[in-house]
Amino acid sequence: MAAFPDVPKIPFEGPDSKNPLAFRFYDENELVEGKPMKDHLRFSVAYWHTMRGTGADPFGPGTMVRPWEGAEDTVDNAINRVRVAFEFMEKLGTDFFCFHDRDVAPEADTLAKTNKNLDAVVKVIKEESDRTGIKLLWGTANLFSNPRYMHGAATSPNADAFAHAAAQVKKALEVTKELGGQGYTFWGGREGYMNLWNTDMRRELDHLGAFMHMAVDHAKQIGFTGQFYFEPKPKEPTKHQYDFDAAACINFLRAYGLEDHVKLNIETNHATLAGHTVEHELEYAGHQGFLGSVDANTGDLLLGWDTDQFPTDVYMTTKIMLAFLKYGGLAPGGVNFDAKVRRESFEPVDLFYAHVGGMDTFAKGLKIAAAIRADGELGQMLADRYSSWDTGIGAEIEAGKHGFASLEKYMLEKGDATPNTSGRQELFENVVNRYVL
Ligand code: XLS
Ligand code: NI
Ligand code: NI
Repeated sequence: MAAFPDVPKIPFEGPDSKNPLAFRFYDENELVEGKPMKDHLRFSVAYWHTMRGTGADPFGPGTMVRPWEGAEDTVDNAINRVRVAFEFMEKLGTDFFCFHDRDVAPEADTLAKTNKNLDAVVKVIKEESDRTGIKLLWGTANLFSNPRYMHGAATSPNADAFAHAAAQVKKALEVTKELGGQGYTFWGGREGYMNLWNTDMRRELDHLGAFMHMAVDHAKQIGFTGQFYFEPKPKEPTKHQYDFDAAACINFLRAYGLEDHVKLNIETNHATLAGHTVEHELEYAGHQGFLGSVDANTGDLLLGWDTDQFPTDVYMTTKIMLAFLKYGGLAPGGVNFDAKVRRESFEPVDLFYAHVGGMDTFAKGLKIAAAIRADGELGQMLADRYSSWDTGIGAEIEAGKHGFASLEKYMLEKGDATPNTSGRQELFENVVNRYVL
């Protein structure tokens, strides 16, 4: 029985459509810069929010009405949920999904039984994936919900917690490989601390480095060739997280010799929690060679936590797609909607409205980004701002021909610096608006 009997396959109807279950901009086969939109965007549904989100918050229980959910967290229920997930994704027209091990199958009282549950559900995921062609973008392990991870997983002071996490990631990697997963993500969860008095930071970071190397080694052993990602987030649930932002993650990866194996999965709401913008994080990761994938969502400027809302801001998606076009595209990463409908949006159809809106906003952002690049005007304005580096003394400095003494000589002869040219921020912003508005 269909879980969404009233929802058809979402069609593309063009910009004038008022049908809330149609795309206005996302035409999956339309070519942008010579490539179909769907290959630029590689949309992915996050199983944890879309299939497991209940709407519970610290002040009250879940609100979501999900007629397909059984009363108990059984394997049968989990298998049925997989079928619902694939019906949802087929109707939506996304090519990918992401999950944590514990999103898809219930955890039992021993690791052996839990693995058995996981195998039973993964078998059905594989069937559905083969039937529909919808693939796993990346897998991951939930190393933060179970109480054993209250102090962290790879950075726990309890060596048994580390060992359990290792066993869990081993299995998650194997499952990801079995499903043809294109990547594997480490999000720190509780890898951080609340108070430095009871924390040996050096030891914890060494353990995290060793843990990631074990994952890389195991991937090699089993022939998993997908891309590893590290996902920055500055806080929540811990006060200080070791994966604070792109710069901190890249430093960690280089310090522990992981830079050839792991790229970053940048999430908008995590960027803003770190006091950055998503474009800052993407540009930082991009020019350092660590741009991998995005967790697409948005925060609320008036709320200080990870609200994981669906993105509807075209300026933001334009900036994200500009970064990806600049650095050679998303693949093997994608646009994973790590986003949840609001607690008050409790009906199943809201899941469609949310994703359709997010996908359309990204499609429009992609088209605007491509138009900005095709015209080249903004690029030229940016290049002009740095033109003093293209000839004369600037070009010589960049070529490594100078030191302090020769620059002192140059300036003593010249007397003073040539006046600056205007930054023209307002003009830049107005030019961007010509494409957006
Ligand atoms: C939580 C993270 C998480 C990761 C996957 O804030 O965004 O959902 O993406 O573990
Ligand atoms: Ni995320
Ligand atoms: Ni998040």
